[in-house]
Amino acid sequence: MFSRADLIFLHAPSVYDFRKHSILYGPVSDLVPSTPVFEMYPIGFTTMAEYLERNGLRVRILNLAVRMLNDQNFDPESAVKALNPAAFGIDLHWLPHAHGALAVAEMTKRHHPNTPIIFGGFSATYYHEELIRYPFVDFVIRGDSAEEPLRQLMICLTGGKAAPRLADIPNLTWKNRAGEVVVNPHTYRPENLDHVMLDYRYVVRAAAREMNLSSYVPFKDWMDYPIMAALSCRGCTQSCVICGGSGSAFKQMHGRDKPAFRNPETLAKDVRRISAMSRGPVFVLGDLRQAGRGYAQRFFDAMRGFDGPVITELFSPASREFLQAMADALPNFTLEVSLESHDPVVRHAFGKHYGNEPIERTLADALDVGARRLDVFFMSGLPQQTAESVLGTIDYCEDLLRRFGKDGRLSPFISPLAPFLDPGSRGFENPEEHGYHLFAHTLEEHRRLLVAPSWKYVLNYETRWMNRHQLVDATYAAGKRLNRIKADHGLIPARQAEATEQRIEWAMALLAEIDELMATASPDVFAREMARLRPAIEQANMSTVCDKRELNVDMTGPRLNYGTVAQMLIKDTAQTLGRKLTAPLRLRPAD
Ligand code: B12
Ligand code: SF4
Repeated sequence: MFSRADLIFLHAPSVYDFRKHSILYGPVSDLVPSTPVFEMYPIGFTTMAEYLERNGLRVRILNLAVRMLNDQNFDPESAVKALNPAAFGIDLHWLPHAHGALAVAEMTKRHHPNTPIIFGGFSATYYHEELIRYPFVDFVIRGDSAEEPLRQLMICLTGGKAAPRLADIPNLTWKNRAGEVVVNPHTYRPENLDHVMLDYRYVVRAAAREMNLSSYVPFKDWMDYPIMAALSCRGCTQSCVICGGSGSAFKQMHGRDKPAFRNPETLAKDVRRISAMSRGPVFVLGDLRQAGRGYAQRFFDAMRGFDGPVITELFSPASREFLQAMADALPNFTLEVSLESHDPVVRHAFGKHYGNEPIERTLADALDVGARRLDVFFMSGLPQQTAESVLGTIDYCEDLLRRFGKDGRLSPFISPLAPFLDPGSRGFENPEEHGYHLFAHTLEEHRRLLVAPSWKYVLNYETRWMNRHQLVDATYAAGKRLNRIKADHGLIPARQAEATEQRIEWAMALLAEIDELMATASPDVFAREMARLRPAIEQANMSTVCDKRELNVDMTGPRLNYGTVAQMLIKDTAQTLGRKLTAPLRLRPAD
């Protein structure tokens, strides 16, 4: 038996009843660890949970999406019905959860009509006024830093001492007794990222406490490939046209003029702590040069002597001197660079203003100073980009491989901008100016798009240069050619390349069949035929234009370091007991 939780975070799948729907999701998640169900919960769940527990509340996470994926018999409704917290927290961080998150909220409210439901995340922030009007949503916490406003709200909801009035909680959107929407000022905006713990200790502790890791697992295959993230900042110095996490989107949604950085020495501690637990790579998110060269150097100095696998990213060309400093500090580093297109005109329209020569020099230098791997990313669905241009990008990939790829460390990838152009991005806010045409604007419109029969119709945009049909065709054609080129260069085994090619062809055939049905079949026939196609669609839904394992950094031996985890738990429990004896913080007795 464990004590009642004050707050339970629920993470929904992208489409709630994905196990019943026949939807060809397409290559929407090929380059992230998740499946198209987008089962990964926001890192923010762990920072909020840790912050609340540090302040005496008890918090649990239930990743419904991963449980539904991993176990066909898992019934999310019974699982939620059996819970009894003081409040539920649901993320609507990524807009592709618009269907699942709302459906889970509606179902949860049905079983727990008197338990408040709190929403948060980037999309919840963007759509807060629409979201709060759903009868099953009670509160929305806006902004990129919800830890403290959520603590205040939870004190209010649990009747703790010195509880603030709802009207005084920063960043809160809520309904008063008369049912009117109240939007409190967005005043909580911490200037740095040092008030949160970003080392996942909460997850280890909570999973051990409940003797249940399955609800905390971030994505389906995490146990095989336990990659974890360390965060250098909230926000971004760049303003890429398609990005809802860009500087301009942060300004509009969160009122931020510049990113909030994590102290570089603390960031280094995060990396070391994470790798003490897991042998998987640590992805240090955010270009380390964003806060200036001094910041990056302090981080490197604090990392010296560390030899675990680390992934870093660059937003623009870097000097050889910088790359050398990175290699000296992180001898086992993999570098990720997104060039978006081979064509500087497209790249410029995307919001990145550099030519090919400086970035190629950077690639050469990165390999020269010893990067273990160099992943180079491209995208389809961009301003100024035609179908020919997408294929031109693949020619360029071949050229890069010919010039820099002899020893197999350089790997190019291409994926579509999908399923959505991010709300808050410059492209979404001013579509005409950037050549986008939007099929959906509101949250409700996006919710409906998500259950369209194929990703071609889920897309919330097309561009002046490619309509949705051309975009989908160009993406598959590019994926197919790149797959062959990679096989020719020995980057992927022939058999894996064949399997990927087959999946692409299969997906293209299914897509054509769905198009044909949409054009000709009556609703009854359409439903019957889509049910018939379901097994084939399910098969085609896992990695499409590439096999996501291509992104994995090589690992050997056990994935998790159980000895360190056990030691950490013992130390943590002793500390918690000590804290309880000296300063009891709990707001409510456990039951
Ligand atoms: C790191 C990152 C990732 C990581 C995931 C890390 C993770 N598990 O959170 C990876 C690379 C896997 C990823 C994947 C995707 N990402 Co991403 N990602 C980011 C990035 C670069 C940083 C986010 C971050 O670190 N935040 C900091 C952490 C600590 O806080 P947080 O998780 O945001 O949580 C805080 C708040 O958001 C809020 N909050 C969040 N949830 C909730 C819930 C409740 C109840 C409350 C109260 C508050 C709350 O409070 C939290 C604590 O303060 C942003 C861009 C940026 N510059 O911000 C894009 C971004 C968030 N991603 C985005 C997108 C679109 C995606 C994908 C859908 C892309 C795709 N098609 O594959 C997938 C979805 C994956 C999934 N769910 O399975 C968009 C979202 C736009 C939108 N509104 O939909 C962003 C803004 C930009 C972008 N295009 O990359 N992403
Ligand atoms: S896509 Fe551009 S704006 Fe968005 S997080 Fe990456 S660098 Fe920043």
